[in-house]
Amino acid sequence: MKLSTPVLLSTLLSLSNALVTPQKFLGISQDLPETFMDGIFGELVNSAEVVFAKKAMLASGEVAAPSKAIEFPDKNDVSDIVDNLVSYSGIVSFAHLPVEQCFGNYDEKIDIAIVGAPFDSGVSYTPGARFGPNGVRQGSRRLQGGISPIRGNTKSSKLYRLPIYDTGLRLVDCGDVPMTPFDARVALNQLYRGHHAIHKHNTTDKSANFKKTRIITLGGDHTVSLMNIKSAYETFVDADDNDGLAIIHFDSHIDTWDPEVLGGGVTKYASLNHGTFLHYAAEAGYVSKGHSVHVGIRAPYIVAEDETHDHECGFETITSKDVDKLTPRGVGQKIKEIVGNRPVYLTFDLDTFDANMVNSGTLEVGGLNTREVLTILDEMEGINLVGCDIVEVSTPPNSVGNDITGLLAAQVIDEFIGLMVVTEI
Ligand SMILES: *[C@@H]1O[C@H](CO)[C@@H](O)[C@H](O)[C@H]1NC(C)=O
Ligand SMILES: [Mn+2]
Repeated sequence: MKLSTPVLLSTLLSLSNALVTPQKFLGISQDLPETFMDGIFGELVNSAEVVFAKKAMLASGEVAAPSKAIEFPDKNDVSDIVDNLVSYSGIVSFAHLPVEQCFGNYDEKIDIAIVGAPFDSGVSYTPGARFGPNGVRQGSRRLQGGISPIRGNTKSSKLYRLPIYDTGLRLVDCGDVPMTPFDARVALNQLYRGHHAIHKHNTTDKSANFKKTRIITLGGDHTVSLMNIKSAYETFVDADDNDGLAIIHFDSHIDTWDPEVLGGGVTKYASLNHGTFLHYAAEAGYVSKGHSVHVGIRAPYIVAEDETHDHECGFETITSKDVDKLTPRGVGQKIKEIVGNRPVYLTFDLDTFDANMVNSGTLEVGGLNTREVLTILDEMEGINLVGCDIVEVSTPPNSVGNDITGLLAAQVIDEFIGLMVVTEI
């Protein structure tokens, strides 16, 4: 039952103006029927006047009393339990998105696909990112639609008040590509074929600018991005376009290390790892030189030549302290200028965040905070984003800090989804 607020307020107003007690004023006794809530809580939550006024409204027939305290649905009615509405329950998919078998089943139209890359055989320091996809999904359980009051940096932005999960685009969670822990070469090839399979899917009519499914990958150490970028390049860069993807690389490390400097001195096999994958991406032609940028850099170069080599790989650099100088919105605008109209791949290493916030493969202090990252990403509204990933999400079992790590990673993905849907509406 509902009480009519204006009626109740005007009743209260006349009561408070009266110099007589309410029951005397109204000429009715205390012996009136009770509303359900007042029967339980009474003056705990309401003043005596309010309780009395509600009783008077019931007595006068202005509002109807419920016949019973609660009416249960028919025992055959399951309408309220078929949909999983409780954020902490249900089989865990990213943001409660529908789960789909995306490898095969190519007739299904998908606009944006989430897929996990559970792999950490390429990490130089702390392992645990093979549990990252699970960690991100756990951290995403409170993402259930709704309207964020802080999405979009200005009221005139298209992201402002955009219900990103409810725009008509079809978003699904494809689960994980199973990646063997025993041979990194096989594992990475499995991931590549998984991406290739997802990229075979066509989109719905709602994806105005994209004929093929765009993928958001949950990593995984940073080596996985090489496969993500390879498949995105093959899918979204025209054959007659002699340039690569504009790579936006959020990280505290450059990750363009010459394999001679990082790992390759051990064996040839060891030369592809989470600190060299961008060197290989550049070598393969996936990186658009002059349109690619690192954001958040602060970890030391190993040798002095690293900086020149990094530039040769095609990257400009925005360091973590540049964020102080440029402001987060200024950083977002600078990134937009650098990538221009190129198709963009965005790869986000969780160690972009300050060391005190997350568990990741190679933590660094002096990093970005969560609000700075959200503002930078929102400012990039309008970029031609063909794929993205979050990597180095280290959430192994029995580890302190997994919840906040997964939560932060999930919120970054939520931003990616915003950037992906905003160009299609
Ligand atoms: C995807 O779209 C293209 C172009 O319309 C069409 O030729 C192809 O058969 C479609 N693929 C699937 C799996 O539906
Ligand atoms: Mn990295």
